[in-house]
Amino acid sequence: FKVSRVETNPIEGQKPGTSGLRKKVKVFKQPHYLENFVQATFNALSADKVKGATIVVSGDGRYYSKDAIQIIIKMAAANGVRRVWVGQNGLLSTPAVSAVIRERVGADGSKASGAFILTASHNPGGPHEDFGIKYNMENGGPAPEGITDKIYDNTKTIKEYFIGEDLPDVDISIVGLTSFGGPEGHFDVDVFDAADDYVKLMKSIFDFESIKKLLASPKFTFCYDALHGVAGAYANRIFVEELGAQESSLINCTPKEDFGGGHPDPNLTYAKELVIRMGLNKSKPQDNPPEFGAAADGDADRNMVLGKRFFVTPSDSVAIIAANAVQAIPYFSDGLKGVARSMPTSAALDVVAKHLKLKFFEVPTGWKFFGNLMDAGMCSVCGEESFGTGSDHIREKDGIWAVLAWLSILAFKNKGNLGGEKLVTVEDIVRQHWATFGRHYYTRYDYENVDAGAAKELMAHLIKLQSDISGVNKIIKGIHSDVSDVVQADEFEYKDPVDGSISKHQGIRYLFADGSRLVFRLSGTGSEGATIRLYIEQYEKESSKIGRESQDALAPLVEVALKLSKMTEFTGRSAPTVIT
Ligand code: VG1
Ligand code: CO
Repeated sequence: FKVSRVETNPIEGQKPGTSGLRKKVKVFKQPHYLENFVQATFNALSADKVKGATIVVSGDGRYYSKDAIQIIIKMAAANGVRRVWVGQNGLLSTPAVSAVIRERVGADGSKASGAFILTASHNPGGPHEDFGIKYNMENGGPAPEGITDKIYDNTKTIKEYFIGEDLPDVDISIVGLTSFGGPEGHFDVDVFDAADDYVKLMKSIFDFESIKKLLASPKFTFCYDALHGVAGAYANRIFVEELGAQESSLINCTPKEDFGGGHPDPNLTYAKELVIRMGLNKSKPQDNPPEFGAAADGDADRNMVLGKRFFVTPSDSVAIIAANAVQAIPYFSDGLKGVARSMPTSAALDVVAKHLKLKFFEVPTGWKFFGNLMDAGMCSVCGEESFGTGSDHIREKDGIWAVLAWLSILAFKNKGNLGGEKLVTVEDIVRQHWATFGRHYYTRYDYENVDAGAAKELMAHLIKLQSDISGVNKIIKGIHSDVSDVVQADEFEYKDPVDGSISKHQGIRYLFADGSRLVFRLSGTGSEGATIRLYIEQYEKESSKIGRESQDALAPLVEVALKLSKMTEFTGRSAPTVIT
């Protein structure tokens, strides 16, 4: 093939957000849009990560992925990449990409130096919905800010890109190698099974035999909802083929380009079918819901874990996994190196870390911040309130891993009890955890697609208030006299303990004397307008008070947050789009 040099001009707005560049499909389909971003990425990487290198290109299979994969293959060839690895049908979950970068060795001993992941994660897909692209590095994790900033700078000055225009499209539906001759020698496209590497990794982490026994117990019932995302491709292999779950326990497990028209976001609002099955929809009561249910997002890095008629908050989930990992999961049997959570995630993990005398870190939102800690051997288990949980087995959050972690804990707690009277349930495990460590009542209010100007004004208002804490306390007392005092108010700033880099403006915090917190952030993953996230947390140690309904317990703080921020005045919204 020949290398074509195409002249282009900078396109505005190609700044990667919390997790890559996400825009409407029609934006990505504009001439040069994808090409500019891909070339800007190649130009941001050191030459050895491109010339002669192996890169992975795949994603959650959303609409426009197949076209994008062919374009990226041709651009990779023209930029001197030696080979491109593609999951069959262009499918690889985000965690599987991370695993492939870290674990997969080609027939000739080659290893990947990075990956383009094509996903907009939990955002809907289809011709009128979102597409996305992000780059992951050699460690398997998202490009750090140093690189994403460089990519963005490059998009602002780009004049040309390179593409092998005369290369034919590669059939990515068939496993196998296609080889081309180019100006710098051979160029290969290797299509491989999307699940093999990931399944192998999971089997090296968990005790599949004990999980199999749990799933075989007639008392244990299981349900998994992939929301038509890429998780379906793995769920079948792992839960059904490897672990013996019934096929009927998988719902929406056929990956679809438009996620069946749904919103592939595993929470109580969007995972409707699962929520009904688990008996959590009060207007549709169920006779006998499964003991365990879980859902994933489009690219399968998120998870929602449910028990029978019981919701596990993601902040509790990571704390419970950390508390039980060493006994229940073989991979951690030598102990945990440390644990970490994102700033808005509740402090449930902090209490476990203290109790187990573990190193603990609080990082900004977004998985890229955990990677440095893991690479430095400082962190084993980490999580975010946004249904993200994971460990240092890869450098992304991992939805199926989290489910296997919970199944392992259930298997461990029920060892010798599988024939017994009553199983230890998800709810039992969570309540036991609260009784030991106290409970962090937690909720998140999302105001999606708010006017961007209004959102900025609201944030500016909250920052201005912070200069006068006694004034803030006066306002609060006027709203609810029994809410504790604010003792600190700031914008979260993070200094990476490994490389010393500083990330500013990572969320507005109001910290209360009793450990309660209000956090306000603007989302960095939306594709239109602004999304305001409000995180509300309250700690309760009293065992007599840990059994309340979360929304009741938090009602006074919620009222304080809404009035203090003048939410309705600024946004015109009387209620959030989603509550989790
Ligand atoms: C959101 C979540 C964040 C998560 C990110 C990517 O970001 O809050 O915790 O890491 O999505 O998740 P933001 O900036 O919109 O709040 V995924 O599964 O969409 O890659
Ligand atoms: Co995701």
